[in-house]
Amino acid sequence: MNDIYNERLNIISKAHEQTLARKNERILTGNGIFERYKNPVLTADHTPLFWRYDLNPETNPYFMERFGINAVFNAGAIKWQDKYLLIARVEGYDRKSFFAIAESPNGVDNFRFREYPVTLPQTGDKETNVYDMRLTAHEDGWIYGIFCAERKDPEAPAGDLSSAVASAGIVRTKDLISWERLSDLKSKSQQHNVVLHPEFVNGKYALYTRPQDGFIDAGSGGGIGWALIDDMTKAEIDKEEIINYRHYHTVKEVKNGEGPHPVKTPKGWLHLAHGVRNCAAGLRYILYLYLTDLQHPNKLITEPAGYFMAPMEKERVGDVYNVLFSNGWITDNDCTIYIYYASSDTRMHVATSSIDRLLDYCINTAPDGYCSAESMKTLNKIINVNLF
Ligand code: M1P
Repeated sequence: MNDIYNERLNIISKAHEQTLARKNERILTGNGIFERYKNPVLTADHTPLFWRYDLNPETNPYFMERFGINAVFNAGAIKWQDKYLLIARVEGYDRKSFFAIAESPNGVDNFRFREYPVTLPQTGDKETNVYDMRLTAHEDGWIYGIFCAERKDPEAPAGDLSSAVASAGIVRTKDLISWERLSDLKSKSQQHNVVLHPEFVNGKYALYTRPQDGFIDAGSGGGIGWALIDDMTKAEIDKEEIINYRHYHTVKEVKNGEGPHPVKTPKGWLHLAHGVRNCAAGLRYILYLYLTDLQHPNKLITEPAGYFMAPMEKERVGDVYNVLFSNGWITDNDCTIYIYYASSDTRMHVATSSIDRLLDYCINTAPDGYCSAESMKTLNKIINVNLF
């Protein structure tokens, strides 16, 4: 063994173990709706050294990375056998993403990746990239994972190496170890952010969708859609209705998309979604909540104005600036909600709240009045009540 190999191995192993074992701290100075935590819960640095390095000094004398990990973000989440599991989008230096499961004993720190990433079974039409899996433990007994499967646009003119086509890939599992690949969702339009509702609705599977004109452009897509499906092994959208619209001059005027599947509460289905607006600095992704009817999860009950959570401080910095994105949350037996969110397409964080607090927020925050005068009315009402 040579010196540089040993020196680097020692330093890097120690730093890695410190990152994994670091205790997290709840920050109590927030807005009362939820609490952020001091440290991210998963980053590229959390990935095992035996993924990134050849650990043989003979073949890797400089202890050099052989497989670089660029980012770990947009993780689906589930509580499984008393552990908090994240199925993260892990992106290599080569820009390809794959899925890998990390487990924590308490949901806020000590997340450790399993030895191997998830080997996703392929369909006949192999995708170029996969990302953003939403997990749903459905009442039919399977755990489904729906993710974005991206392929090069076959219609793209010669020389256009960016145009892509997005569809929803589907897998299912009973143990989160072996995965069965089902056919991709058939839909007239491209789809991003497709999520399976956890219960049957009128005897059918229900999907939250995000129809879009192009790979990036939601265009005439209108917002978050809803479709009922007979059979998940041959999932095909026949009819799709928009249940959560985009609006001019709101935090979701450019795009929106369902986050993880909604949580069932006594007052309705509680939804977490992302909204996108444009500004001189580019697109800004925030998270928002809305509540739908228990019997009819496609019927809106209420939606607070504006964002629930927006990027702040270091969260703004990363590969894609000014982005918060969430496709995973876990509700515990004591009704604590662990909200897992990614910042700037780079790393994963957690925030905690409870069903009661989030319902209070949804029900007691005024909806968007769609103009400044209406916002002023809302604010004056609060001031009047407080001052008189
Ligand atoms: O870069 C921000 C996000 O952009 C896409 O989301 P959407 O289709 O809703 O705009 C996805 O590529 C997502 O992974 C990414 O975080």
